[in-house]
Amino acid sequence: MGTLPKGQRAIDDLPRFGLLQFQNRFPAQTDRIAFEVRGDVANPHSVEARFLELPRTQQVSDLHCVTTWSKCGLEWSGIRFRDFYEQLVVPEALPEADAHLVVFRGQDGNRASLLLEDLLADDVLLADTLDGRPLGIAHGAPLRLVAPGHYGYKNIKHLEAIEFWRDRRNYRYPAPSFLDHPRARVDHEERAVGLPHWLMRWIYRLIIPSTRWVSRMMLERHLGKRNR
Ligand SMILES: Nc1nc2c(c(=O)[nH]1)N[C@H]1C(S)=C(S)[C@@H](COP(=O)(O)O)O[C@H]1N2
Ligand SMILES: [Mo]
Repeated sequence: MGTLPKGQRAIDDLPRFGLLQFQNRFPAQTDRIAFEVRGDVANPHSVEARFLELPRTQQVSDLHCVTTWSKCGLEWSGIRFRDFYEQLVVPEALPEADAHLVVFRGQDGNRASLLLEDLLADDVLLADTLDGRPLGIAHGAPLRLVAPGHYGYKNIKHLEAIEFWRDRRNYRYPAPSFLDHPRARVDHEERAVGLPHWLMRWIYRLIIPSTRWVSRMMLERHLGKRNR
């Protein structure tokens, strides 16, 4: 057993989780991978079949939610972000040389940004399976970002667009911006901008049970409706 990053506590299950305003929103399209590549690029376009021709990889990694829960030992498979960037984005989308800010958008409206240099790490994946099965609605179907070195809220599910920008003009985090650390590195405990992490840990721990519950109830209601 490895030790957890500072302030994190292991849990046994992987809950469906996130900002409350997205827990009652669901992806419209989950049966095939299709997303847009755009931003400060010469050739914005949608990516489908060619994405699945990229080399596949798998890894076991931990998911660290900024609210302090961690789920260890998740087995993901998909395409390494670096391979996607070097083999598809650079030659086909033709990003501007200084487009270093990458924005991920989910079909539920959630979004997050990361620095390109952080995304080129070995363990950053665009994943389409979890524990050997295609991603379900709870955990990001049909495709999600897996960036284990960055808090969970950067690991956007249900991807519908990946954007490469020169600056932050076209991006707004869906919650107060001090909750969105530009890097959110787990091993630097970059939980928030301008507030001490002991305070953030304490506040966040209070909201875990209710968020888990709401997120699960909303999904059950959604699935129930669909089957009727
Ligand atoms: N599209 C989308 N991506 C999202 C979220 C969300 O609500 N919608 N929640 C984020 C948060 S806060 C966390 S901790 C992880 C949780 O992943 P899980 O729901 O698969 O456990 O997804 C992240 N990615
Ligand atoms: Mo999270």
